[in-house]
Amino acid sequence: MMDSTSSDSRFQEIARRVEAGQRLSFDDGLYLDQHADLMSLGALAHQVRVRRHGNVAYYNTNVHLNPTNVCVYRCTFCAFRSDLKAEKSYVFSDSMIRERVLEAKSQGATEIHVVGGLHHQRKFDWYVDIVRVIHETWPEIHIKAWTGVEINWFAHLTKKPYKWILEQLIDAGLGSLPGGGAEIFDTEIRAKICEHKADPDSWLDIHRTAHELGLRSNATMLYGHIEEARHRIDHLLRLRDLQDQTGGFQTFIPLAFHPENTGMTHIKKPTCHQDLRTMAVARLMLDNFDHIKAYWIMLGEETAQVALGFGADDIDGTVVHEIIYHDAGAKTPEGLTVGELHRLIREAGCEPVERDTLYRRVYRDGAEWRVGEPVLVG
Ligand code: V47
Ligand code: SF4
Repeated sequence: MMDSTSSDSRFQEIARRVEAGQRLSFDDGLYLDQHADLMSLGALAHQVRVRRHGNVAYYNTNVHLNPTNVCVYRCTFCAFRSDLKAEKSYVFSDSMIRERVLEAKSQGATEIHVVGGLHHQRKFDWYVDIVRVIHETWPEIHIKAWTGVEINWFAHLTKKPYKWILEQLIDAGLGSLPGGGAEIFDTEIRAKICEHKADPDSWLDIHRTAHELGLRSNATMLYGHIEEARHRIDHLLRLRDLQDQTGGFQTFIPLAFHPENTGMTHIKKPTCHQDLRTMAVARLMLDNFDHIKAYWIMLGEETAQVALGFGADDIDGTVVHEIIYHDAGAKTPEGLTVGELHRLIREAGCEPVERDTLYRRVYRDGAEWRVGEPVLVG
């Protein structure tokens, strides 16, 4: 951090351009990430957030389903994966999936978030059937399933193009794609943290194809491990470029690295300072993304709450049954009630608005809900 007269004048010049609605460059992003005073940076990001969303903060009512933890890959940051024959390995049966969906229904969830491992022995049909079983059990729930990495794996299994894969999943009931698997796009960093995973161009190509088919998707960035500021800004700009072309991304979610039980336990979890800085920089660089999400389950409720004043306008959801971050040492509860989410949001000076996955307002009477108009974005 620095705040000398010359660096401050650089910040003022960037702030003037943000206020005029002008786009920031790679060098601006690097400056903000490395040198800007945190409070000034946060205030600038908050200004953009207020321009777009006023004092509204969005949340949703959702459950997670991770159908298997068995995975052919060995990402060094992952505590969730299991070898095929390891004691911790598991695979959900159809009846377990139905049970999870019925539980979601009884809790009034509007979304089921489905991601998992790339199982050595399961064929593409197994993954399609998971979507089909969910959809047949309760057609109203929005199915946000399979990251770009999983879609890439399905293309490898079937030797079919992404478009075909996505069409099969849409036909089974898929509603949108989550943002995982993006990690850090820089190839040198990627080679060190997730060597065999879908490369950046494939990940972006999958999201481009999804957008062309009318699916909306999210985008993430895993930060706070071995990457540097230049890798984070490069990552954000690659997302911004694709968003210029398709407009299909809804939300950007910065994901703070959790080191426990991973291959990088020597690295400390990012500090609150870094979390807030990353959030604010993302809000300022991603001028074509409507929403920036402070994912409370991994940031912790306190940081997520403060992040609503540092550029974030969304806090994710009730999140019942999260395991990926809890395996990696997250100390947050495994779910929050709507009342608890409201309290977090109101204490931050915001007005809570429940949205569905596609950012339409949700009108609710207990576990019963209906979806209304799309939320307004300035
Ligand atoms: O790609 C895995 C991350 C992602 C760790 O779209 C870790 O709304 C930190 O897709 N420390 C999957 N991060 C989760 C995901 C997601 C999460 C929240 C919201 C949305 C959305 C999508 O989880 C992976 C990886 O980047 N991850 N292990 C870890 N130890
Ligand atoms: Fe497998 Fe995903 Fe974990 Fe990587 S992050 S090892 S792809 S489950």
